[in-house]
Amino acid sequence: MSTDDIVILTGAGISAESGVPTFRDAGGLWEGHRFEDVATPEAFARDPVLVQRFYDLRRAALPTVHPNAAHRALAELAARWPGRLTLVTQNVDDLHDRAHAEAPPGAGFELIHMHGEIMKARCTASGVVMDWPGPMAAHEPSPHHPAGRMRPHVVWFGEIPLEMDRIEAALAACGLFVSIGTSGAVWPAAGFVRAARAAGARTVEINLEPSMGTHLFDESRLGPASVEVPRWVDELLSPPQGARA
Ligand code: BV8
Repeated sequence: MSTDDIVILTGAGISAESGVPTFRDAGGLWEGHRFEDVATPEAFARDPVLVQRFYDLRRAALPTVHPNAAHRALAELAARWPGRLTLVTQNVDDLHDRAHAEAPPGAGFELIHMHGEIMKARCTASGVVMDWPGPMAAHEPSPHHPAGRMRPHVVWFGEIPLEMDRIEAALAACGLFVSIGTSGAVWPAAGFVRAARAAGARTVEINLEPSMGTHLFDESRLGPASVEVPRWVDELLSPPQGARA
């Protein structure tokens, strides 16, 4: 374990102030739908028109929203942190990507979209992933395989999250685990704090309200991400009091 290695987990709460609705705020309804009706493989098989329209709406809204001070603070940390910094996001929006494009990260940084990315599509036959900023038909032919069709490159409920090996390796080696803007309702992300504690890491939660796993954190900072995350990053990057300049 190196205290220089940090793992940060973000959830919908970090994008809330950018105008991206969270999963929980609407009482667990997304654009008026239960997740079982729009974010499972069964839903896609049952009603591909509904599912594709659900993603088309969210994809079309993304260019109208922008990274907020919390995304930008994490980008600044990624650019200046001397150790390894692994940013695992549950979010399928591209706000972290855009913030880091504005502030090129250091060599020890990696961004992992464990639930996929809404601006990308995947061929169901070949698994090829490609950028897909526009709408997608219910039965969108795949340019990569005659028997394939395109689906949103997101991880639905009941599907295995992406890059779990890399995430588990980072958690096992980190000295600091910080969870930002997540309710702790969705697994396996909700269990990452336990893995970090088992590795001996210090654990910090930054959220508007205590999450479902708040008792598992050494420290809890409650407030909006756009205020609390820049404050936390400033503290982390400032030399300890009394340190030589
Ligand atoms: C899996 C992509 C096996 C799609 C998403 C019973 C018990 C335990 C687990 C399960 C169970 N039944 C089923 C499961 C498994 C299931 C699950 O967890 N279900 C839940 C509903 C109980 N999980 C799965 O199916 C996962 N796969 O388990 O496979 C496996 C596991 C490991 C290894 C091998 C095999 C797959 C889950 C992925 C689902 N896909 N997204 C899409 O987006 O369309 S998840 C989706 O919901 C989002 O991506 C997001 O991750 C999640 C919502 O969670 P949050 O991000 O936390 O958002 P939420 O709204 O809940 O909370 C927001 C928080 O922010 C709040 O706390 C709020 O207070 C705070 N906040 C608000 N504003 C602010 C703020 N904080 C700071 N500042 C603010 N301004």
